[in-house]
Amino acid sequence: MKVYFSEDHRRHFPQAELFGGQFVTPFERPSRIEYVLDRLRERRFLDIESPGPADMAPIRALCAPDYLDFLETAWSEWKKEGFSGEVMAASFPARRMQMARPPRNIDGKAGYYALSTETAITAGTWAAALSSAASAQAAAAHVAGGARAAFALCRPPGHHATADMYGGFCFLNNAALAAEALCRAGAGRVAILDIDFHHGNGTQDIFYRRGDVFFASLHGAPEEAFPYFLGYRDETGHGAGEGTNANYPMPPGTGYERWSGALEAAIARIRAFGAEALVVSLGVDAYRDDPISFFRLDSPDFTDAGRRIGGLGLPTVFCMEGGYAVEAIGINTVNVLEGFEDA
Ligand code: SS9
Ligand code: ZN
Repeated sequence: MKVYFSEDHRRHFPQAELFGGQFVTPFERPSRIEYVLDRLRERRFLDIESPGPADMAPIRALCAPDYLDFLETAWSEWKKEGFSGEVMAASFPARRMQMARPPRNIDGKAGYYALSTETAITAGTWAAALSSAASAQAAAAHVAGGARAAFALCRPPGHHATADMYGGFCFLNNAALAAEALCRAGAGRVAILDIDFHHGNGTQDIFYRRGDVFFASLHGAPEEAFPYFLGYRDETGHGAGEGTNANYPMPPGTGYERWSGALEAAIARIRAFGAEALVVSLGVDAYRDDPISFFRLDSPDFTDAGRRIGGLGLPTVFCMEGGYAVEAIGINTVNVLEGFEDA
């Protein structure tokens, strides 16, 4: 299968992430991509292409204009304000405060557009986020053109980003852009399957009221896991989208037996929905040794998961999301793709 990937991801590399009350090197770092690329080459996925520039019209259609302006100018405004570090949100419109009015001050704006503090913005973040979106768009165009599947090796990831918020290491929702591109190319019904350890709150939010895009997510239960405030089983969609959202929250220590049961349930729902194309938010942080997650999948489990996803027989766009146990993320990611191709 064809792989799309841009070197521009390197332009996003914050020095610090606030984790457990300390500043640490961000878990979401450029070297993650090297592990995946190395493994792709080792397993003879050699058709690796870099995408052209991002197509801005679909990004503008999906996201709030003021949010895009913020992402583009946050770094320069931060510097203009005299701050010497990276853009980090620290004040949020919490309960009973004003939600509707973005402040003029950049420190206030960061909090207005952020959903969490761990995600810093640097000089190259906007360029990197656009290049990541471009990979998703190129992969979707390739599949819309008749290919069975394509892999967008996106970095930064996207599934936590909403139309107007960044966080959880995400800025632009790559999987949502891919799904929307498949719709625009003529697919009447598209499904998004999110197997990242974390709930895909951004993707859910973007399609929550739409009946033409089904979203299913397998993830750590919100009582225990980031993003904490979404991802419960009773979130089933709204209005035209009622019945087109399916969450499978699971507790700490969940292994493949339980996880694959949820995967089968999600696959059955996607089949029943009558999806004509599929987008997979491919995070591999459900792995047992992932440093920030609590599921127990082994590397061969990812091959089996890929096989089950391939069994749907749908044109499929894979978008890279999370996965932080550095070395193993290459093996686990490529295992999913190989399982899919074997199906
Ligand atoms: C809260 C923990 C934030 C974010 C993890 C995002 C994973 C994206 N301080 N952790 S796949
Ligand atoms: Zn994740």
